[in-house]
Amino acid sequence: MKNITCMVLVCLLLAGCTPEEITADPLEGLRLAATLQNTTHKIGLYTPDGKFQTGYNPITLKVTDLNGGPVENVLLTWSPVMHMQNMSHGCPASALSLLENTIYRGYLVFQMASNTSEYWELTLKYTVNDREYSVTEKIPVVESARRVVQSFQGTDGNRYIAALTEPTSPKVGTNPMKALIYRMESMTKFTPVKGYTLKIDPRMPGMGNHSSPNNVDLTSGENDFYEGKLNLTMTGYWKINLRLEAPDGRILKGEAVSGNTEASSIFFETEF
Ligand SMILES: [Cu+2]
Repeated sequence: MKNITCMVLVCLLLAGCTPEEITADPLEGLRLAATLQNTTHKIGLYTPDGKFQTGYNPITLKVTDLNGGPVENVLLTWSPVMHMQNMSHGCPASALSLLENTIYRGYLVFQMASNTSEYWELTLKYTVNDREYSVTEKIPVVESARRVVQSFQGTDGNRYIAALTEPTSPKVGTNPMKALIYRMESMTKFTPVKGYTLKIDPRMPGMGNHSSPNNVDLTSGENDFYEGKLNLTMTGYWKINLRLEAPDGRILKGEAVSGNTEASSIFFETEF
């Protein structure tokens, strides 16, 4: 037993890192969705299913030189722009954080899909050892199979974007539920807001619009994500009716499901 412990310790010392770092490949389980390339670097963008879609997109980025060699000491920012027929606008975007050496992680929340005449363009600006670079390319954004993002105007006159981020693979029973809520300050500036409540009322429209007990409305925590609990009592199609409540208690958007009101004007969908 002692010998094994010693061997493990020696291995760890030789490798110079902890067991988690040996096993965790940050790109494992991810698929390449796009590569942005200029005359000096390639930046690979990886997502869980190899595409960009409407709603929340967690994205892992890898910076290499043109031969695929590692490039370190990179400082990265990104700006997504959708070019529509008569205007252009951005979307909610996180900061990019360094995961390890050449790997970065962040998220984008696309509120609409590309189509034949309107497209998304992603610009990455970065510095390597104080030298500035940039690359801009079109990226395709497809419509999610289910509604997982809502863009709407609140009764306070502000425009908001709410995006479902969890559960991604729901199960029967209580699921941790998470969402992002951004306020649109301008066509290009989106700010995550805190102190609101995203009230949820999951229903099965195909089964008499029944609900489920013991759901917990989403409230903001320490980071940008709102958290609550979603109870899905059986498999099938669920409409998660939403109401956005301001910190002062006013409902800014959405209706309670009762009487003749079968659904709220804002909702997420899930099916499993
Ligand atoms: Cu658009």
